Amino acid sequence: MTRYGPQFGPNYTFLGVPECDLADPASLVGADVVIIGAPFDGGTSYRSGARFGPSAIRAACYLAHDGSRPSLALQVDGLQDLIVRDAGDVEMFSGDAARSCEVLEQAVQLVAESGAMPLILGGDHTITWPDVTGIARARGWGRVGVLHFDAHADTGDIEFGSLIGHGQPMRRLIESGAVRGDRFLQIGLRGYWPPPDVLDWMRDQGMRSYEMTEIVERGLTAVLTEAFTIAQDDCDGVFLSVDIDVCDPGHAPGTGTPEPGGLSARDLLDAVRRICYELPVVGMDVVEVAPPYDHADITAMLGNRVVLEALSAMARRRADQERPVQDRWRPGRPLLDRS
Ligand SMILES: [Mn+2]
Repeated sequence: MTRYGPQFGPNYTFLGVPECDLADPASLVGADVVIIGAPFDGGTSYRSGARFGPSAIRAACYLAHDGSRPSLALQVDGLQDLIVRDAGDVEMFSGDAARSCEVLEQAVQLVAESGAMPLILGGDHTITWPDVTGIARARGWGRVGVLHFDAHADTGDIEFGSLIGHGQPMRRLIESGAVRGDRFLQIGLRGYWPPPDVLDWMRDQGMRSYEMTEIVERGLTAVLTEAFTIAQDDCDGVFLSVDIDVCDPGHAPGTGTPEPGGLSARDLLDAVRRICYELPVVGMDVVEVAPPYDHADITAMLGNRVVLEALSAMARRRADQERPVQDRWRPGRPLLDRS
């Protein structure tokens, strides 16, 4: 497996963090998080363009690319307090989905076995199949719960004559046993897909899928609390998969299959923060950012902040483990609190 660097365009890392090389195990030693780009959009069913997601997410920020981002809300620096490295992109073969998934799965497994958390930038949602499979090979088959943010269930069986595509990764993961169906939690579904026979299959697997109407009625906070309990039950960690189309197209227009009526950017950032602060996250991906349809970098900026929010919350989680409860971070604390 050779380091490809960014598959498209100039060579830069996520906000200037140091690079590493998956072919050089010494460069992974001590890393807490390794970022991997997966510029694959050969699995899209409608508009392609997510192959440009990794470079866009890495770069979309108005501050210096200096490998440092102190969080106002969390009072930690996710890029400095954790050891974060960027391995560049894994080479994706646009016309060969099976081969692309195979090399990505190997890269993710290698990083997970090194002890670092793989954080994969997509790419279309096809990549969550190799992402979570690689984690499961390293961490235990069926031992990781999944929290999946998306407008779509991505549990199709055969689409366009193929088992591999961005509408099917979650089905492949449950079929293989990499993830238990009853530890698979979906948040933000809406719209007009999948059809009833696919919903029947999902029900039979014991999946729990929170459609937007239920989220609005019960509140996102209550839904997340319930999902956290299920995802962790008899599992050793959770994988967080964020399809940017979980957000309303007004908050994330640059994506391949936009569906009106989604979460706000604020909802998503708060949810990601809570997940990475409260749960043992062992892997994460951010997918379906498609820059050709973006406006004013809105979607790329959100993808960048989803990654930063996750890293900041992980850094805060680690810092707070040493502290007495009353000194730990809590939402609602005034910014300039002097106590
Ligand atoms: Mn998806």
